[in-house]
Amino acid sequence: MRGYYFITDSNCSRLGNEEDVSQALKAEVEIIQYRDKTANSGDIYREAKTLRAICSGTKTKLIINDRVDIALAVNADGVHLGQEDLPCEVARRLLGREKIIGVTVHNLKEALKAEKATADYIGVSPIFATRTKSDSGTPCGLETLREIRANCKIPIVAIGGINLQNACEVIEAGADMICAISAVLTKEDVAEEIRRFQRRFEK
Ligand code: TZP
Ligand code: MG
Repeated sequence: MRGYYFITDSNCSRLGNEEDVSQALKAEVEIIQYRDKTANSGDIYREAKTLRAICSGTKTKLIINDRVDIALAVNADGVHLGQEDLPCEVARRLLGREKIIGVTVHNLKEALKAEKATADYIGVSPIFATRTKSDSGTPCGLETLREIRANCKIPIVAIGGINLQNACEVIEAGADMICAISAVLTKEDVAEEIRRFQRRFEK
């Protein structure tokens, strides 16, 4: 796992999730996470199914935020869980060894717990202050990211307040992947903006 990690956000989006996902595929991202915090289950299921179809035949993995049931229903490649969602080991039992499970962590203790519970990667969050997720908590900063990097073997996705200006220091601190929602989705050319982030990994 390396590069830009894409997450949908219909609040930040200019052209809607489907178009944003098509742009992310154009930029050949490794992972797309479908995240919707407001729609009902039926609508989430239908949109997840549509996104599954858009991603099929590509190398990009589609991961569903929060919802193991939706991931199973659309045969997604995996799920991303927060600390308040189903425990990782329970999701693993339901999804099996082949599916990808990511877990959001805020400190080393949660990171070690997620690794032990067979998470495939951890999302360290929020690195910096962000207005995109109001309940994301106190920024953990680059020090926590370095500490987690030094003590965990699984890939790290860094999220929260990341932009083209600070992306390099986040990568240097140990992130395998970085996600920047508002910094990408508010731009006119989403694919080109993603490519700018991808290039940060070449330095
Ligand atoms: N989880 C932790 S912070 C965050 C999510 C979904 C939002 C990140 O958005 P931005 O615009 O990249 O700060
Ligand atoms: Mg969650």
